[in-house]
Amino acid sequence: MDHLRQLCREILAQADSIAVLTGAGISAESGIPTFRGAGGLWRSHRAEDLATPQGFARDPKLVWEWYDWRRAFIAQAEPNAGHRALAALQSQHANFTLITQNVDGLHDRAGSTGALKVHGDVWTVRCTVCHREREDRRAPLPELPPRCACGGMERPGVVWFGESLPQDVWIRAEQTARRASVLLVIGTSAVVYPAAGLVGLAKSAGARVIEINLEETPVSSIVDVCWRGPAAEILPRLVS
Ligand code: BV8
Ligand code: ZN
Repeated sequence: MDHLRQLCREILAQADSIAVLTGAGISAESGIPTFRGAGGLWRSHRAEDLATPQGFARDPKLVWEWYDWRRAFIAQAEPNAGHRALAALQSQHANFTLITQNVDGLHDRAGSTGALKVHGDVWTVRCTVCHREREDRRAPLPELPPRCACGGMERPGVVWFGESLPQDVWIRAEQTARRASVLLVIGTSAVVYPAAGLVGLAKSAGARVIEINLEETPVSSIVDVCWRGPAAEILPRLVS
């Protein structure tokens, strides 16, 4: 473990620009079930079936019950040492960008700033009629589905399967990956695209890539360093 710590610290110390890509695994130690782990089920529904425009069109109330449950769950969770270590890393490096697939907002609560949320934010709601977006942190929500001032039904401000990512955020994420001299890939199964494609993009643009995960993933074969273990244990060793 110590040689990996030394190696990664040297790579980070020499880095002109650092990019980080996180997935549900970094929130696992805050008690939030990952997407594809055992916790990926809710009332025997698969996340992949609920997190779709079709699922929402079919039963907006059921999908909102799932999000309301997740929002309440997330509201009582705390950022863990992994989230906090990334906020510390950001304070140590002028050229640092965090890209996250997570919608739980724990990076913000840990002190990270300017995170690129490529899959949106569970605390944002968007009107399906006038498309107005607003932040609503009430958990539970008083009424499901919530209603916009225009009377329209609101949806969670997240990106569902089959939906394109927010254009401006995605363009900045690609730019960040292309320009990174080091990319940390933390707690993602690297199966969801286009986000997972950022790893290959950074690698082909010359970045050194470090993967921190409990298990092997489809990108493990192209990264420079594979550090197997829990993010909340490894990350603080990288920044202290
Ligand atoms: C798009 C927000 C096209 C919602 C999410 C067939 C039909 C339709 C689409 C597709 C298809 N085939 C492929 C696609 C594309 C699809 C896709 O990639 N599907 C996959 C499943 C095959 N992608 C999309 O649909 C994307 N949009 O392609 O649009 C398009 C283009 C142009 C114009 C119009 C349309 C949109 C994808 C976004 C979906 N939304 N979330 C919500 O959260 O409610 S994705 C969801 O998965 C979460 O955001 C999550 O972050 C993300 C990825 O999962 P991970 O974060 O990696 O989490 P996971 O549980 O998988 O893994 C956890 C990892 O952590 C594991 O590796 C584990 O070992 C590790 N771990 C666990 N504990 C720890 C740990 N590591 C370290 N420490 C620990 N303690
Ligand atoms: Zn509206």
